[in-house]
Amino acid sequence: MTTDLVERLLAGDRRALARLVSLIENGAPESQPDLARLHALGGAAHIIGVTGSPGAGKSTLVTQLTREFRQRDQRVAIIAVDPTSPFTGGAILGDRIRMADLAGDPNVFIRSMASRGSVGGLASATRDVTRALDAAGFDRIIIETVGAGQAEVEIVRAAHSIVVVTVPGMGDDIQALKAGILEIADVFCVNKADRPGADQTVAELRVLLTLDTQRAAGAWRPPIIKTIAATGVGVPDLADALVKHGAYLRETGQIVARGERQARSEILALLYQNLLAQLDATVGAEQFNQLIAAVAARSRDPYAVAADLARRVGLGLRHTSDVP
Ligand SMILES: Nc1nc2c(ncn2[C@@H]2O[C@H](COP(=O)(O)OP(=O)(O)O)[C@@H](O)[C@H]2O)c(=O)[nH]1
Ligand SMILES: [Mg+2]
Repeated sequence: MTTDLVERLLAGDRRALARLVSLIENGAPESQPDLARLHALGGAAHIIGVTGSPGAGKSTLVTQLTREFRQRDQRVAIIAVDPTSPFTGGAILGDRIRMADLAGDPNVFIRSMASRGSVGGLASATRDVTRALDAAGFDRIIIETVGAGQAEVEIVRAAHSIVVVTVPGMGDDIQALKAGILEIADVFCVNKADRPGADQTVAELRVLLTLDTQRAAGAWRPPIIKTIAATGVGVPDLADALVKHGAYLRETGQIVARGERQARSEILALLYQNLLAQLDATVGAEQFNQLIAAVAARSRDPYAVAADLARRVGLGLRHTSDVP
């Protein structure tokens, strides 16, 4: 049992936290009762998602943001899900030196998540690690992910406040933003403002935002913050914008709606995972593939096959820990 790990985590034991996070990350089934407990204990943390193209300066920005929140006496956890620039491995020497003060700070926890296993697995592992950090009492949990695929969007959607990082002179980036990330942004950050064209990028974003008719009147208008993450310029403004957005969510009750949206998608994902596991255990891949072939060849119909499978799988859902 790992239950004493939870006790130690709640008492502020960092090694217990690190151990539990590793268990969760590896999908160890014995961590599930702990996760259930951690779920009941969490809910106070402000979860911040930071997304954008590789090289936009997300890791540098997250490092500076962490430093800024530390100056405000807050406990900060970082989860880096961006495999293109791991927090510890890929950073250039200067970055590593700049992070040294954070690495030694007992009120900062940094973890890189490897993108092993399935796409959905990464999203659920990130969610569960966030759950542990929340229960452990971190005030801000910052999740960095490259804004590329479905999984990343799913990961960042789990955050309360989403920062979309862009850099000057990336017209293509703006096109990509139009295609999906725009509507999930709560705060825009134009990083590398030391480069030419920052003001033009800000202007372009502003135009995009006025074109965005999805947002209801009186709704949150995402601020556009210029930063130079490399030196820290603009980072206090970014922190202020995030604090303001967190307060907005609480004051308008939208934090409840977000929590419910999150709970809904998590329950459905767990149901689906369980169903697939049971299908595998009771029917098996080979027979399932035969049924698929039969439906495709029109010798059977999908309705009858689905009804038949539903009957055989049964509705008695198993706990993850029961699934072999
Ligand atoms: N000129 C400039 N370079 C920056 C700035 N912020 C980050 N960088 C550099 O951009 C590169 C990519 O940064 P990184 O934080 O790893 O980007 P990520 O891939 O988005 O996490 C690094 O060499 C950083 O030092 C900035 O504000 N200005
Ligand atoms: Mg990075």
